Amino acid sequence: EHIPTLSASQLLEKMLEAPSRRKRGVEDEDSVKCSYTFLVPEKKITGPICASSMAPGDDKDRVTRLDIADVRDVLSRQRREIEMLQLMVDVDGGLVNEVKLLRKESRNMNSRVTQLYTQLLHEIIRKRDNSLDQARLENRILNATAEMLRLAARYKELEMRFSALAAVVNNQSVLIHELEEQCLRTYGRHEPPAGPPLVQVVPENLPVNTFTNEIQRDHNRGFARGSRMDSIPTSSPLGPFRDCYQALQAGHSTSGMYLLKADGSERPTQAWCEHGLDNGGWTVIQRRRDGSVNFFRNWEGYKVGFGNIDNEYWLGLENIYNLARQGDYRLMVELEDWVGKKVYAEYSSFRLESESEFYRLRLGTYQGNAGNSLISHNGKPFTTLDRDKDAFSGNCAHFHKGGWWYNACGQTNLNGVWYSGGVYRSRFQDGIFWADYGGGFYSLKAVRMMIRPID
Ligand SMILES: [Ca+2]
Repeated sequence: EHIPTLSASQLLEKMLEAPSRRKRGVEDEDSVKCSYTFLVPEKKITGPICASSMAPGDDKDRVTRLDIADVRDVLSRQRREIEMLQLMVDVDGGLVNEVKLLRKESRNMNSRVTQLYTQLLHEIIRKRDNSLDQARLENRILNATAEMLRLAARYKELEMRFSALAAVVNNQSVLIHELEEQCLRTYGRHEPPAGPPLVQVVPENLPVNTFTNEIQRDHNRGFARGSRMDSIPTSSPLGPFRDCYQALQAGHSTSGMYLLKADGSERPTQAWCEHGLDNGGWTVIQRRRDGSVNFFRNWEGYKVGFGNIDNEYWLGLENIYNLARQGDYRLMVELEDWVGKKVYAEYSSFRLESESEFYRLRLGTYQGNAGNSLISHNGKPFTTLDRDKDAFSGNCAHFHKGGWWYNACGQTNLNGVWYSGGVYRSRFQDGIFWADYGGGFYSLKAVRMMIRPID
């Protein structure tokens, strides 16, 4: 038997033809003698193809290599599918896990959100409480401010009423005294006089706006410092000069302590020279400014002087007498009230008589803006607590608490008690007063008496 050599394509053609041939073979069973088995190698067939020579009937139940290959093919396909399914199962499992994780995470997120919401709620409540507190506090501040303003207004009102009352007191003191005298006259009692007549002059305007009173300061305090009148100077002030005018002419134009020795005086004394006022050359004979020195003293004290040259002092009647008889002198009285306003009373001439005439005061004509209160003391002798030379039945120095050229008793006393604040309350007019400037119950803050030769 000859088996023809065929190419792969030819073989395929024959395979496709095979069913029809087989059909023919069924129709004509006897005419078909042989069957064909084709092997289709995957590779290109180069050599001869062998075919079995056995009868087709015997071969029916035989498993051919082709079948095995088919089965293998199917198996491998199924295996691949299984692998793929396995892969899909694996992937699905991962997804399930992932979904589980996500669910868990979502639950966590939910609880976290709830927590945050609660927190936020608390925060909002707290903020609202805070703002309520703040509003309450603001309200209280506003109330306090309003109360403060109300009190300030009330205080102002009271101050005004007090100042009005103080002015009334000043007037009424005079009136009461008059009535007291009238009573005494009416009922004819002959008791010791209650006090000197009070000053009648009540100025139209009080020079202050404060009306507080203070007790006079400790009188001995002033002696603890400063230079004493009688002590020999240790800081060697310039001098001695006849007076401050001579010191100025010698070229010393700075205000301060100088050593003076008037013609006819036995020994030099210290004094304050004022060179800053009205061309300078003024010898200060009396100065008050803080109540640090006690002016309620006896004759001897007023004769020799007392106090501190750089503060409050009285130069001494004997010194003043000796200074003023060296030539023609004029007097300047400087007054300062409690609002710092200064006024002046100037007298064209000034001198004292000797001790045997009790240092009688001799004044010229007045000019200035303080009023001529001192003129009522012109020609009067000096009176102290222990030497009564005044025109009053009692001792004016006792009622006015200082030595002065009293009349009975007069319109001014610059050697009285230094009261703080201006208007003072006292039975007698014992402050540092100048009736034409402030009245008898207004105590001046600072005063100075100064002399200078007439140009
Ligand atoms: Ca008398």
